[in-house]
Amino acid sequence: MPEGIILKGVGGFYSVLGKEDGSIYTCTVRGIHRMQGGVTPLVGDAVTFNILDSESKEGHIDQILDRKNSFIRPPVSNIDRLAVVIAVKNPLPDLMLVDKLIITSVAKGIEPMIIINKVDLDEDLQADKLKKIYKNTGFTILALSKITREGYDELHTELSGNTTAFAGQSGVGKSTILNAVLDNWVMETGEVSERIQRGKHTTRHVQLFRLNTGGFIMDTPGFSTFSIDDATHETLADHYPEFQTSDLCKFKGCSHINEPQCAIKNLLNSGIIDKGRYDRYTQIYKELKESYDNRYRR
Ligand SMILES: Nc1nc2c(ncn2[C@@H]2O[C@H](COP(=O)(O)OP(=O)(O)OP(=O)(O)O)[C@@H](O)[C@H]2O)c(=O)[nH]1
Ligand SMILES: [Mg+2]
Ligand SMILES: [Zn+2]
Repeated sequence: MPEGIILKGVGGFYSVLGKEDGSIYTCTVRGIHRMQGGVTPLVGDAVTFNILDSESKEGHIDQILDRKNSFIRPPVSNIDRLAVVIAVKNPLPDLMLVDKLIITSVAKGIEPMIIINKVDLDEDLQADKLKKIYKNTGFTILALSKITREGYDELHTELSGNTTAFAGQSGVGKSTILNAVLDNWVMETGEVSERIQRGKHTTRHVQLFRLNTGGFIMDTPGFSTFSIDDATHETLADHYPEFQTSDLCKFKGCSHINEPQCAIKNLLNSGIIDKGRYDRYTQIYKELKESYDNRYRR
């Protein structure tokens, strides 16, 4: 049976890129819910499918193959990198959302990268401030502008050979970035001739595109609310690379908030941990603890 990858799914129809012939098949999934315990197919899923009509390229998804990983938000699977996109302004960066996306990514063993977009609009060294906040995470941070083209060559190098999902607030420029990348490094064959909607269009569906240099990129709809499912208050600090130290906190199970002789507080005081990152950590800690404490309530 042929194998393929789901490029997009709209209204119960899935576009599946056939592995063998490189054609795109429009597939339905009738029955799969019963077969695989109600698993909903995600963009990025590797599947086996039946070809129902090889002329009109219609098919039927048979099975979703084991996922390397999956996200609820954005709803994607099998990614290698998560590109967390923010803009210097229009809209102003929501760093709480950035931190939550990073935590989730790290928890899934996926290396995030941070993209600071619209640097052509930067008037008060906002990009430098943002870079500084995340510097000690060690993650790749790219500053990008579609106007000046700054950062695009570096971005392309980062994308090649990987499957990268772009995530972040609405309006930060995810679709614009993907369009720019596809314009330069577009597949020759049909699948990416279909363009992402431009300009003022808000993306409504997740879509996967193939790069001619190897790898895929995923456009996703913007969002602003996000809840962490992959970490508990107890494991939260493990998902902050710059919090890692061989020093020990005095108290076992230290929350790094109110306890004395805390190794993380020392990192904060010595400037290794950014104050805003730490403050958001305490807020997320409290949110996670609260939902843990209320786990048996409705
Ligand atoms: N000045 C400037 N504007 C940009 C840049 N990149 C994107 N924009 C503009 O920002 C607006 C939003 O861009 P989109 O690409 O639609 O944003 P998005 O993140 O895909 O938004 P959603 O699909 O709603 O999640 C558009 O008007 C773009 O032209 C940039 O580098 N500089
Ligand atoms: Mg978009
Ligand atoms: Zn501590």
